[in-house]
Amino acid sequence: MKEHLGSCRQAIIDGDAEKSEELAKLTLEKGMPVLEVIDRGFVEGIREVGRLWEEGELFLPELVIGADAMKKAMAVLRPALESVEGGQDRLGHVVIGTIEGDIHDIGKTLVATMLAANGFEVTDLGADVPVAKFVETAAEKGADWIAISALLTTTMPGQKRVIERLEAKSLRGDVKVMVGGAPCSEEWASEIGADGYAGDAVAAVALVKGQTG
Ligand code: B12
Repeated sequence: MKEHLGSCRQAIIDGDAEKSEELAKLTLEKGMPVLEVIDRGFVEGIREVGRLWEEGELFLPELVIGADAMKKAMAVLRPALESVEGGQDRLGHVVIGTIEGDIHDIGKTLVATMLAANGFEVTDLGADVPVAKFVETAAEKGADWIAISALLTTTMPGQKRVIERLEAKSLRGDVKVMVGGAPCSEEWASEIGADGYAGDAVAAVALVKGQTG
């Protein structure tokens, strides 16, 4: 297992999409714990790519190639996550997306997948989602939660604008808001008046389960 996790991590660092896809398939074939392989293998790889890029050891095209390898692996593994606890009554409705100006969607999609796997109805608006779109969709669907991802310090203020727009439309009492993404924190969530913050997909599920219904 440890060796497998190391290979998954390395495939992302190498930007080897063929290898990462192959390793994802092997994960399923061997019945390995999918979430652990994602978290301790592939995710560690993409974070290392980010670190190397920040230090100037990798260039943007290599960051893009690493992200592509990550997406290939996730495409193979996602259906296995979705089937974890399918078929139960829906626990609530979550509208999720990455805020406008921000195209990072790997973490957001992982959160959406885990919520769906745990019995929530999920409307995934994708990435680069306008503030108004979050609010309109939540109102239309009667959502219990809006979940907003931001990976850039420059796009985080958009999370605050969603809350302000809910208030302006007198909808703040109808829907809870949770925020997440690497630069976010508990402090940020309370500063902008969000109902919660979670640092990973498992914590996001716990947060929504704890406060819904
Ligand atoms: C992959 C990546 C990319 C890919 C994105 C591909 C894609 N489709 O997503 C590409 C190459 C396109 C990219 C582009 C850019 N990137 Co980039 N990228 C990353 C990288 C390496 C990994 C992000 C990732 O996927 N992590 C893996 C996932 C699983 O983790 P996660 O996103 O954190 O999500 C988890 C939790 O945060 C949480 N979570 C996430 N969302 C939510 C939402 C809710 C509601 C909750 C509760 C929880 C939650 O749960 C998730 C699962 O556990 C990060 C480095 C890093 N350490 O984050 C940089 C990083 C985010 N990028 C960065 C930058 C600067 C950029 C660019 C501006 C570069 C450029 N000059 O063009 C552009 C931005 C383009 C744009 N407008 O958005 C910087 C941001 C710096 C900052 N502080 O603002 C980082 C931190 C790199 C760095 N170290 O400097 N990037």
